[in-house]
Amino acid sequence: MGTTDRIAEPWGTRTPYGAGSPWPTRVDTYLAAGTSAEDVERWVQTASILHSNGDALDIAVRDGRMVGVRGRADDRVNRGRLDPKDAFGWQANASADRLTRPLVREGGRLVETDWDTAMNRVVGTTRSLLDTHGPSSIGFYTTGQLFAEEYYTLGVIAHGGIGTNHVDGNTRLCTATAAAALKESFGCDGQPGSYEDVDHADVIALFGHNMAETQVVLWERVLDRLAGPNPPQLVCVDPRATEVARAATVHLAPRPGTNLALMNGLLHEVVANDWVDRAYVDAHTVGYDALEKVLRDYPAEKVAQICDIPVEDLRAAARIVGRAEQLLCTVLQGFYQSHQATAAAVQVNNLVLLRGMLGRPGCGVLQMNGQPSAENTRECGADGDLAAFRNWANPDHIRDLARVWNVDPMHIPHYSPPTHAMQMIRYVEDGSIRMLWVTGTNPAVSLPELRRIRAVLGQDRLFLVVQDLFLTETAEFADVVLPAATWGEKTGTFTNADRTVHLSEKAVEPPGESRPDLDILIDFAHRLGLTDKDGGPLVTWHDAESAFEAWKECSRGRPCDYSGLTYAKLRGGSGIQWPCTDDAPTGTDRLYADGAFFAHPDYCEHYGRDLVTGAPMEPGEYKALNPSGKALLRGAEYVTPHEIPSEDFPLQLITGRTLYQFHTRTKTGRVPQLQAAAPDVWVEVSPQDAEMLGLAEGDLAEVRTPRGRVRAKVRVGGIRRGVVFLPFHYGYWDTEGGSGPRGADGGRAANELTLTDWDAASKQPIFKTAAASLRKVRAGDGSPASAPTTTASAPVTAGVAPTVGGASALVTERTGR
Ligand SMILES: Nc1nc2c(c(=O)[nH]1)N[C@H]1C(S)=C(S)[C@@H](COP(=O)(O)OP(=O)(O)OC[C@H]3O[C@@H](n4cnc5c(=O)[nH]c(N)nc54)[C@H](O)[C@@H]3O)O[C@H]1N2
Ligand SMILES: Nc1nc2c(c(=O)[nH]1)N[C@H]1C(S)=C(S)[C@@H](COP(=O)(O)OP(=O)(O)OC[C@H]3O[C@@H](n4cnc5c(=O)[nH]c(N)nc54)[C@H](O)[C@@H]3O)O[C@H]1N2
Ligand SMILES: [Mo]
Repeated sequence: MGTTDRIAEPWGTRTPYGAGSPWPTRVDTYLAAGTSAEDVERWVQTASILHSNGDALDIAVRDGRMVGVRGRADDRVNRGRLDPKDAFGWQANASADRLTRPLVREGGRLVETDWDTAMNRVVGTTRSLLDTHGPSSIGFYTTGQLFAEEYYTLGVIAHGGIGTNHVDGNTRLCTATAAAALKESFGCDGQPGSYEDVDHADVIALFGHNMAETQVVLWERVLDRLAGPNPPQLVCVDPRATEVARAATVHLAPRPGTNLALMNGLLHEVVANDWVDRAYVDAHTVGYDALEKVLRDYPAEKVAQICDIPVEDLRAAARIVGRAEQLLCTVLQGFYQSHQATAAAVQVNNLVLLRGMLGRPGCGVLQMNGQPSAENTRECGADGDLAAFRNWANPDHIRDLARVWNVDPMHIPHYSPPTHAMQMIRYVEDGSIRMLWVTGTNPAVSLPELRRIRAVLGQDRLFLVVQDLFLTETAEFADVVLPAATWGEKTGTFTNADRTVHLSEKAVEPPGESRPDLDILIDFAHRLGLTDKDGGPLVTWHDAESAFEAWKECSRGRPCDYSGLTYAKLRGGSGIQWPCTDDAPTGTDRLYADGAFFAHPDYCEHYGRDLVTGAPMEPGEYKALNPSGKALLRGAEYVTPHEIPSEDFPLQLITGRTLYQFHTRTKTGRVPQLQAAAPDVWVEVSPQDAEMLGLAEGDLAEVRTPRGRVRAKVRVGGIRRGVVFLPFHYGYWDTEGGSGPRGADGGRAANELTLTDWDAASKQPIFKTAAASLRKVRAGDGSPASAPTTTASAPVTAGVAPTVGGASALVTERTGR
């Protein structure tokens, strides 16, 4: 038993282990000052809500309040460990400025009201829009942070009740490319791999994934392998010197936006050196010849030039992945939010398929998720897919869904692909969507090109409903604000990036009159009088568990089959991986272990797209290409990004995260330990660019793109030359300053600068490839930028005080059992 300052040492103490051994337990506990374990009255089971890793934990409750958290030793995902955001983040629930009553706009101002008044406004507007403009005048923009039961209910209301095709999540900004890449390669969404593959792999390759900061506990698993006997080799593809890059055997730091070229180069080497598993490819895939033809054009020398990386490094990386015996690949936003996102992510699937690295321990691909329940948004049909991975272009699937919901098949919109979020914003802009209901997301900070977003959300003709915990930047534009209960205050299930389903139980009462999202949605359905085709209520469930039972039936027989799960089964022990059925009652570790895919034309979720243009394939084309439902090898040509550096904008801007903050900081910004570790925006600049521009650590600089400007203090760090990085966490809301535009120095939200552009196939916005300029505004006062020193933003300048947490950040660690 010991304690660690988990701001200073976010990954805690190492518990080394060797290939094939189980990952040792380390139970992390954090209790509020003045609370001891004996004071805790109840421990209430849940899992992490501030990322997609699904770390299982218990909430400590005393006198009806949360007083701490403890990792769950028995869980397959974390074996007791806590991410610093989870150790400290629960404190945000009790913030004094939580919304406690509904608000409505009166005479231009938001004023408090009762639930009846607020809901009747929402229902009244819905009904009058349905009468005058029809279902397509209503849109729903949800999140990756609610529970499965809530998404399923939302999907039923929107698709089965109102009949609008305009339903998407912020998962469009997050994991749309993961879903798209899985559909392109395997015919269906669904994570092939398992976290246990980390225990076996001899090579782990991370593509645009800063796992050290964004899946802290999964990275601890990797660090523990690296510290043990026969450690794996790591390959890292990232333009910044992340902790992952620092630990890697080979680090490739490509020019942003060139991922597809890089992947084609790696695959070219794999083919040229005959590292292909011919037997696997012949038995289980289609499309090899076409892929091989594309790859011919990407010899290492040419690719090294496009990506501006040393050719010997590219070859070294190819050798490592090409000769691996147990290869695990992970992919995240460095690919998904960058140029040619889906095409590049698909090449990682191709690498795994060409090498026959699927379905065995240590082998596989994790097309990662980001948000805690992004997986459920996709599965439950709240993100522009239909529930349980049904194919909107397959009439049999629509009929089947109509059977489950007892509605007329013609009532479920399937005349065109579901509308994606960026298109919904466009429809709001041009006035065809008149009502937008935003749940659990803060688009006024997280969508690209914020000046435009503010104009779109601020229109008089738009009726905007915002359902949140706080009066966010987005809520400021709302006509009705509905106060929601959150994690710890309501019950539900959610599924992490490796298909592990966890139950999250209610630990404490929500503040004031705030209500669980599920209750608000069911209330809406009843008030609106939504019925099935026999006139009975469309939504037949009344609480979380009955909603879960309904969702289970909807998922039965589909790839994400929950039918073998119950709340009782999820209580007490570890989370369980879907599919979980009568035949697989303890869940399923890896998909496709038997080389059978969900890709049969009658079963698949999608018929595929052209990866470069995004044009959908016809059902007949797909049937001809893949009649027996094998995995698909799909090649794509690299084309240059739309916005490339110019004389006026000579640099490339990328954006992303830091370990200590979550998104737009509505939670982590209200947590003292986390906020203090990364209190304000900074801009990362390479030593070469800093010297050229006369910039030093702590100087105030202005980053410009054609869309706007941001002022931030300079961190001279380990980023690639020619590239600048901004964290996107900082909107104009501030814990210190109150809401409203912040500071005289101009904007600080990274999305003032990003562009309205998206990947052709997944429609995910491109947050990581833009042209920018940088100039000095004024010299610093000697104090450094407020960027953490422990992470990718580590300074190269000597004398910057290290990031520490101190007495309030000590986490207890108990190793062994
Ligand atoms: N601490 C923390 N953890 C989180 C979150 C958080 O906000 N904070 N959010 C969660 C969510 S929703 C998500 S989606 C995940 C995201 O997790 P990640 O994808 O790991 O995080 P990002 O910082 O967005 O981007 C990862 C890396 O992409 C690199 N990159 C930028 N452009 C390119 C490029 O063109 N090519 C390549 N190869 N790399 C590039 C960046 O340098 C960055 O280090 O994190 C989850 N976990
Ligand atoms: N430039 C740039 N922009 C990005 C990214 C990037 O890397 N760079 N990343 C993108 C990605 S991957 C993501 S996921 C998005 C995230 O962007 P957002 O979704 O806008 O970010 P959050 O701050 O997580 O917003 C979630 C909101 O839900 C509220 N909330 C939390 N729990 C609940 C609940 O139980 N019920 C309700 N009703 N509300 C709740 C929170 O208070 C918060 O306001 O940002 C995207 N934008
Ligand atoms: Mo995300």
